[in-house]
Amino acid sequence: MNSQSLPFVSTLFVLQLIATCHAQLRVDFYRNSCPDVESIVRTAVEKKFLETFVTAPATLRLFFHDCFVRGCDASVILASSNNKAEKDNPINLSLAGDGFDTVIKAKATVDSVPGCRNKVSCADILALATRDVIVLTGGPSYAVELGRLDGRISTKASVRHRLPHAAFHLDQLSKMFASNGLTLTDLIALSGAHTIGFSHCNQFSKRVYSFRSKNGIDPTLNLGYAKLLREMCPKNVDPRIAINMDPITPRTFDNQYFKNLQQGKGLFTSDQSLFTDRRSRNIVNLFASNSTAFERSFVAAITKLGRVGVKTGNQGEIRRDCTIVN
Ligand code: HEM
Ligand SMILES: *[C@@H]1O[C@H](CO)[C@@H](O)[C@H](O)[C@H]1NC(C)=O
Ligand SMILES: CC(=O)N[C@H]1CO[C@H](CO)[C@@H](O)[C@@H]1O
Repeated sequence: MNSQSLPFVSTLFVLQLIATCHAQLRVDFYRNSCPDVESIVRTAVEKKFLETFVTAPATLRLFFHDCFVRGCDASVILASSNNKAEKDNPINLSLAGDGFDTVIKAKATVDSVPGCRNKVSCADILALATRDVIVLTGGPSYAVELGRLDGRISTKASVRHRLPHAAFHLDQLSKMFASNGLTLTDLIALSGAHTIGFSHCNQFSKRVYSFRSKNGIDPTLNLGYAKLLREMCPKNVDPRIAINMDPITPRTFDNQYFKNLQQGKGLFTSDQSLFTDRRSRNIVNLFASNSTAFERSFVAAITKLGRVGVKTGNQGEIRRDCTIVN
């Protein structure tokens, strides 16, 4: 290792410490206070999922946004009277209400069990519900670490520069994930979450209409797919229209996302750049060819994601109502 790379390595190391050491999470955290919390949450999430499929992608994405902004502390769920909370940031326009609703309903179910009332944090319920929707859509199951407290602060401003944009390239993505203690492999595995769910047309319309190229289409995009995207998203499309992010198996949590990237069928620049960039292509190829490798890396990565900025002790509370601080 040369001396130039040292500062970089040590910064990463410190970030890793911040991301992991604060967490005093345990799988059996509620063993005494609410021993059946896992099955109680699962029952509520299954019920909601049967009502609408959107429950799954909406909850999964909500967890990601919660963890990247002020840590996994359910701050994203806090409402404000003056529209200045995290959820009021424009980037949230797309956070489907069903994710919020899933947590609120699961919390109500937990609180309806006498011994569990006000014992389980909203942040933990979101973490459990996230695992449950991954399983419900065919993804891997895993043990969820618990013991997060709910935060008391949620501001629109704190979202700035903390969430990735669809137009980001690998360097911007890696930097943002590294600042949360997540590696390149974690970034690639977690991006596999785009194997389910929807996107609004404006997130990628530049890639199919106004790219700086002869035909206006991003050359890293599969031409046939680009034409299909134009059909589904005509120029003056209703901004509420959303399309499947995985055109092949949109409702299954599988490794199809990575096979799509190999064919130029990554919907966002951030997706496709994982294959275009030679630094990440090998891992995309691995995940495309070996679903076990993808699932293992995804579980490791989402477990790390769940440790980001976790609040303990007097840094937080167990919210009675997930949308309001106590
Ligand atoms: C790598 C950087 C990422 C970028 C740039 C990104 C960006 C986006 C965008 C633009 C959308 C569409 C929003 C819309 O128009 O409705 C979306 C949807 C989604 N994202 Fe990501 N995302 C990233 C990583 C992640 C991660 C790490 C997860 C979870 C582990 C995730 C889960 C989802 C899900 C499940 C949806 C579908 C939401 C729904 O159908 O309601 N994303 N993402
Ligand atoms: C797929 O990945 C798993 C987990 O890393 C590994 O144990 C297995 O040998 C791989 N399978 C193939 C066919 O390479
Ligand atoms: C689900 C939710 O609360 N979404 C909000 C995201 O932000 C917009 C404003 O930018 C609100 O209108 C949405 O209600």
